[in-house]
Parts: sequence; structure tokens; C-alpha cells
Amino acid sequence: MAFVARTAFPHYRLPNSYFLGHHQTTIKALHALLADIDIVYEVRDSRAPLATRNPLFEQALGRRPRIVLYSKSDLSTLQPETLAEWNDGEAQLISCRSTADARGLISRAQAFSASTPAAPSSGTRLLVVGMPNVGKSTLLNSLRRAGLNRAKAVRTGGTPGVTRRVETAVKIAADPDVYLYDTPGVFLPHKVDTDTMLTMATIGCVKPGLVAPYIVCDYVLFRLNLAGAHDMYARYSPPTNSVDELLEGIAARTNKLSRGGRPDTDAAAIYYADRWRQGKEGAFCFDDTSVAGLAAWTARALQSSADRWTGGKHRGRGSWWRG
Ligand SMILES: Nc1nc2c(ncn2[C@@H]2O[C@H](COP(=O)(O)OP(=O)(O)OP(=O)(O)O)[C@@H](O)[C@H]2O)c(=O)[nH]1
Ligand SMILES: [Mg+2]
Repeated sequence: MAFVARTAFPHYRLPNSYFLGHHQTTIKALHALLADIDIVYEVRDSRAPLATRNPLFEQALGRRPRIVLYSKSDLSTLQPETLAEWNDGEAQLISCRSTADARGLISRAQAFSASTPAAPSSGTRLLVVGMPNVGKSTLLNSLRRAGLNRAKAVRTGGTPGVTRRVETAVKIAADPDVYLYDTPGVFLPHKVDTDTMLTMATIGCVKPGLVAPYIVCDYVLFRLNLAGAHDMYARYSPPTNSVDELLEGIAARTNKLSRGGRPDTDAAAIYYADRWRQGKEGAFCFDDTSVAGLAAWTARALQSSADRWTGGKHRGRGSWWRG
């Protein structure tokens, strides 16, 4: 009989926020920096291009020229044509590790100083912002490598919260000079729905363990099945709706056995969730990126905005989010 994917995800108790003290501090620091900035690069993860939008940046960064960079293009099925269809401002799909992509961004920043009569003599100043772990610091290092052939300037890592404060500007190109400020990732300031939290946990925007690896694995399985992408876990298990069956397959395949030789499904869950966070299980996109999906996301963001300002009583639309 043909495999039929489940259409409902089980109810698990999940945290619904991850807005930390240093996220708030970063937003204040961005306000203070703004006068010094020529172009803002907002980085979003192309595996979840809607979930990793943070309306806080709209509020904090006002009308500064902004380019949205959808990172980790090598790990996502998001296509440039989709971005064109969205028609939602200047946007580009990139790999933050790619020197070729970095070269393109440098040329664009240098063209900005050439085309702006009022460009400051101290060079063009860029600011990179985005949700935690989307690739901001990796991008800075690639830009510096592409522009100046220099080694890594800032620390990067596979978990959120590696960058803890707004750094001083780092030079990334010369003649004309370009400088870039790296900043800590900032999470959404309001409660998020279950799907968003599960997606954030899967791609690594919240700390590992905030959502149990078992739940992350069940969510990945649910989403892969809905997308008809069983082949992405075929080396571990035949098509299944049971996360336990999948984890047993992973334990067997990766030789994770507990005492007595039984499959160690806890170890398998940590392994598989970790592999997804790092993008090692293949390219996938977790958001509905159709134009209707974008509209639905926008409606939800406005609703969260109203909830934030009215405590859920919907007395009006808050002004902190402008779509
Ligand atoms: N495959 C792939 N991996 C990437 C890309 N960009 C970043 N990474 C990896 O993603 C992880 C997070 O990268 P960082 O540059 O530290 O992310 P960040 O946005 O600075 O994170 P915070 O400082 O914690 O907010 C690292 O393991 C990077 O190697 C990309 O475009 N493709
Ligand atoms: Mg960083």
C-alpha cells in the first residue's frame, strides 16, 4: 500500500520565546550606531526565509538602505525566482562561505561610495544584522577574505549566541574602503507559534536542547513526509510516520547501541537533530514560500504585533512592525 503522510503533528509542550537580555541590548546598540551606517545587510536563513525575518530590525533600522541576504543557499531549495516573485525589496540568495558571493557584495558596496556624492570620506559603512546563527560572522570573514585576502577576524560557530556584542567596525575592502559591523543575532521579541519554534530549533536559531532533540526529529520527519521527501531519510528507514522507527534505523545505521545491544534512540535523536542544525542531511526549505505563504506570514506578523501592544485584546495595530 502507498505510504500516506500524517497531516497533523502531535501536541508537545514547547517554549514559545527565546528573547534574551543581550538581544534587547543589541537592539539599543543598533539605534545608537545607525547614524554611522550607509547600508544594512539583513541576513535570513534560506531554509526558513519567512521564520527568520525579524520585524524588530524594521523598527530599529528605519529607512537606511537595506539588502536582504538569504544565507545558506547551499542548504536550501529556495530559488532566486521565488525572491523575484515576492517583489519585497532588494534581496539576494547567498552562501556566507562563498568567496564569489562575497566579491559581488564588495563590488556593490564600493559602487555605493562611487555613486553617492555625500559618501563619507571614511569609507562605506555596512551593518550586518539577523536572527541568531544565520551566518552573519561567517559572512564578515568571507568578505574580508575576498576583499583584503585576510584571515578570519571574528569567531563563528554552529550554535546561536557566538557573537555577544556589537563589534567595532572591521575593514573588509580598500580603495574605496569598506567597513562592516558584526552584531549578535536577535530573536523575535514576542511569543512564537509552534511551527516557528520547531523550525527555529531545527535550523539552529535557538540553543540546542531548548526543544528536545526527539521533538525536533519528529518535526523533521513530519515535514519531510508532507513534502514527499522520504528519500532524504531513506538510508535510515523506509517511509514511516513513526519517529521511533526512524530513530531505531538511525541508531542501527550509525552503530548507536545501548547496553544489551538495543538501539540507543536518545543518542540517535541528538545525532539527527544536530545533523539537521548543521545542514548535513541535505537541502530543504521549511517555510511555505509561495506568494500565498508570504501573505499568510505577513498576516501572522501583524497579529503578533497587535497582541504585543494589546495583550491579545486586539485593540489596534501596533506601530513596531511595518510590512
Ligand atoms: N553551509 C553553510 N553554512 C553556513 C553558512 N553561513 C554560515 N554557516 C555556518 O552556520 C553556523 C553559524 O554561523 P555564524 O557565522 O557563527 O552565525 P552568526 O549569524 O554570526 O551567529 P550568532 O553570532 O550566534 O548570531 C557556522 O557553523 C557556519 O559555518 C552558509 O552560507 N552555508
Ligand atoms: Mg556571529
